[in-house]
Amino acid sequence: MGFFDKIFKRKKKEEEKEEINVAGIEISEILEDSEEENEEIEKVDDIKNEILEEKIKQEVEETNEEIEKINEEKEETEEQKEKPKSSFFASLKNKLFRSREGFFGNLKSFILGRNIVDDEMYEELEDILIQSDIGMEMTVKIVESLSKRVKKRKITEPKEVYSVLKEIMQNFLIIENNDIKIEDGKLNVILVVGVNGVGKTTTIGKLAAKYKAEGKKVILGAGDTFRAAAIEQLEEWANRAGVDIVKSAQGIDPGAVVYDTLEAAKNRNMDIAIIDTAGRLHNKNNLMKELEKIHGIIRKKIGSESYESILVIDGTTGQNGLNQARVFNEVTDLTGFIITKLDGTAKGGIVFSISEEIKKPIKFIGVGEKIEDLRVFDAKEYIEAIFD
Ligand SMILES: Nc1nc2c(ncn2[C@@H]2O[C@H](COP(=O)(O)OP(=O)(O)O)[C@@H](O)[C@H]2O)c(=O)[nH]1
Ligand SMILES: [Mg+2]
Repeated sequence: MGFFDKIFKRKKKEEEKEEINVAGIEISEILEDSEEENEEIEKVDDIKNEILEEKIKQEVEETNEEIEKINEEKEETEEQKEKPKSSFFASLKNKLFRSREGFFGNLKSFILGRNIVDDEMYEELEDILIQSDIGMEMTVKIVESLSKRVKKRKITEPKEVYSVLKEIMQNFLIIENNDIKIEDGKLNVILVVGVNGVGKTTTIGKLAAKYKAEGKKVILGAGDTFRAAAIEQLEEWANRAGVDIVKSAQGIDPGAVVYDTLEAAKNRNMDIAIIDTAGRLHNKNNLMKELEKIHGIIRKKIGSESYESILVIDGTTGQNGLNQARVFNEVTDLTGFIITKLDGTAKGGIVFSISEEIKKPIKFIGVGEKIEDLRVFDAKEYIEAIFD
């Protein structure tokens, strides 16, 4: 073999080797490609599976939700069957929309808008409660028991805090004796006191209509002899409700009118006597003296008959109502409250502080100016109507 041949052959071999190498690379590349392809197919399969799983999960969730909804609806209709009052309840909810959307709405969006439960939340909650006319003392009580209960139950979700708050606020409302006690076969006397303009006369008209509709014999006593208009106003309500009234001329001693009312009630065999009183005299002391006297006359005259002494408070006046309650309670030994004008307030916190501080129940609430706008106070229903 010549030199050139040798070189040529070597070259050829090297070329062949290279070709093989090239082929080798190609083969391994092809191998790699098919591996990649496999991987990709696997990936696609994975994605397909994921999508399928997600879809199934979603469908399961949706079905669960539907089942829940059906159950809820079933519960609701069962509740409605048990509770024919639900139409009344709905209307209470409507009547209290200002409170629900105002103060309690703020409360809700504040709590639900938070991510965590911390001291800052409690501090701000305190501010909101005080602004709602609940008052300092009551606010501290509420927030203390809230934080205790939240800690005890190891709650971390603000949403759950809201329902605990609802629970606590409901517990602060006195539920015993929250209806005016009307005993059969006896004369039931209801003395209605309160400062001017809170809604005494209007509330008496509503009560008269309510009891009349329940088949009771009702008589009203026009004990606010300070203003002629007050006597006329009560007379109007007596006519509207279709009940009797005992009245005098303006300026006559209210004690005498009260006495006459009780006499007439006994003589006419009445079931219920409701007595209106003045909300203002020439000065505050005179009014309290007058009321004390009336209270004494009633107690002496009726002996063991059933007697309720009710303070009417304007639900829009806030903490001032609490001061009124303290003063009137001393003089007429209140058996409970009626809070009026709750249809007109975005606050309504007085409902919570009044019975807690004076330890007397709220008997009725006023939710409008019309004759039917009076509701027996039911703490649970009230809470449900204002907490959404
Ligand atoms: N919106 C609303 N107004 C009421 C309610 N109760 C009474 N009022 C109004 O409050 C005003 C004063 O009522 P009135 O009975 O004369 O109060 P009184 O001075 O305490 O006898 C009147 O215009 C009533 O129509 C209520 O529950 N809601
Ligand atoms: Mg009046």
